[in-house]
Amino acid sequence: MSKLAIITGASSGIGKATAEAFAKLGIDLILCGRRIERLEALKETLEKSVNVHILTFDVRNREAVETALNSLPEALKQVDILVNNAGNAHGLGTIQDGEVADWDAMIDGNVKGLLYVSKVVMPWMIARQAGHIINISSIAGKQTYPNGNVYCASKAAVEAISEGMRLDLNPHGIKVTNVAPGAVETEFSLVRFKGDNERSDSVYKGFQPLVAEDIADIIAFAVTRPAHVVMADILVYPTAQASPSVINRK
Ligand code: 8X3
Repeated sequence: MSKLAIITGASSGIGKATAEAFAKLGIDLILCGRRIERLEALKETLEKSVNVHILTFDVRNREAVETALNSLPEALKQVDILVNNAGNAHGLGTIQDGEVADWDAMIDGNVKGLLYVSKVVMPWMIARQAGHIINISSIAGKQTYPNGNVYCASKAAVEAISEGMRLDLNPHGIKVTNVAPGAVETEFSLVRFKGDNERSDSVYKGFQPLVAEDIADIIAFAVTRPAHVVMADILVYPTAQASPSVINRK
């Protein structure tokens, strides 16, 4: 029987690449995101190989999360894999100059959004005594870097939540994988710098960053391990990177 995965933030970046990688593995998909046109386009492509269902919501809106997920028919609540990918950075500057709206967006999306989605899906997995939750964290969650402050805090929370899930869901046979990427070239920096292309491009200048497919590949590996194996915590850098600030640029 084919597996079923929910992916949040599926309309772009790591979420989209993961959807594509899962489709290649024959995993049916529930794609969640805010941008319906992008999700529809992805659905059209991927449903040539697997069943694809779309849910449109912003993970920051608890009511929308609960309504959308609970509206799924029973068959689509038999979820094998949850990829908590939705999240963003907003701004890169000193904490004293930080915008409260940016802090709210990061805490609400990266932390509370992940919790809202998991809160609905975990009981479905517990009922089946099986499941696999993949949380997309960041090197930022393991090491705070200058000007990263609240983004780093939000990802440090993801690290703690992954550990907490692994502990508390342990009696229920649910796998928890924490994936912490370094520099991945997606829309990440464009969002962080609020559409400033020049600033965003400069982040990835002079070295070969990771692409979303590199992370999707690793997630695909994690979900295809035998039942008794869990990739618990995965830190992924491009070869040119050794820490958040040490990047070998040519
Ligand atoms: C993305 C990686 O180093 O820009 O989470 O925080 S970093």
